Amino acid sequence: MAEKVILDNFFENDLLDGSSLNIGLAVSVFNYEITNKMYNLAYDSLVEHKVDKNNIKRVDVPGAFELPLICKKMAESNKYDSIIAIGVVIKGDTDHYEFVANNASNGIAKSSLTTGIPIIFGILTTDNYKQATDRIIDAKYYATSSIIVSNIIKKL
Ligand code: INI
Repeated sequence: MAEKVILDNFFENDLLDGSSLNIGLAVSVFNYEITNKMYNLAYDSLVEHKVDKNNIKRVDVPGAFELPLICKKMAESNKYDSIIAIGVVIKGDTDHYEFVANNASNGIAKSSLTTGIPIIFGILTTDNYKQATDRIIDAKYYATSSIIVSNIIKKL
């Protein structure tokens, strides 16, 4: 497995401080065993970066295909500094992998750009289940990214 980037080593403390932030997480229940572990890791990482537990909101959705719309609605609520979309799309599971994965990635980019609220792309797209489980740890990177990007925007 490739070495993971520890974002904390690249950014100043003020950008890593989540104490003033509200973070939303939209979690796909498809491949729940993996996505729930990703949520837990992301949650712990947010709390480690001082995000108040009361300022973390989880919304479950059926699958990755639904993530862009729900993230857009969450962004439009103006309740969140950023949102993390968590999902797992596994190639072996479906012929329409491409549709689900492409809609999720294009849709999330579009939702983020149209609302101006950062939506972190926390969707694993892999060839098989093992590759996805190996990448559960990436959820920490997604959580830290949400804090950094939220704080960058506050400082612009
Ligand atoms: N949803 C996922 O999140 N991951 C998948 O791998 C997946 N597969 O394999 O089909 C998947 N499908 C469901 C999809 O996201 C929607 O929930 C469904 O099509 C209803 O809109």
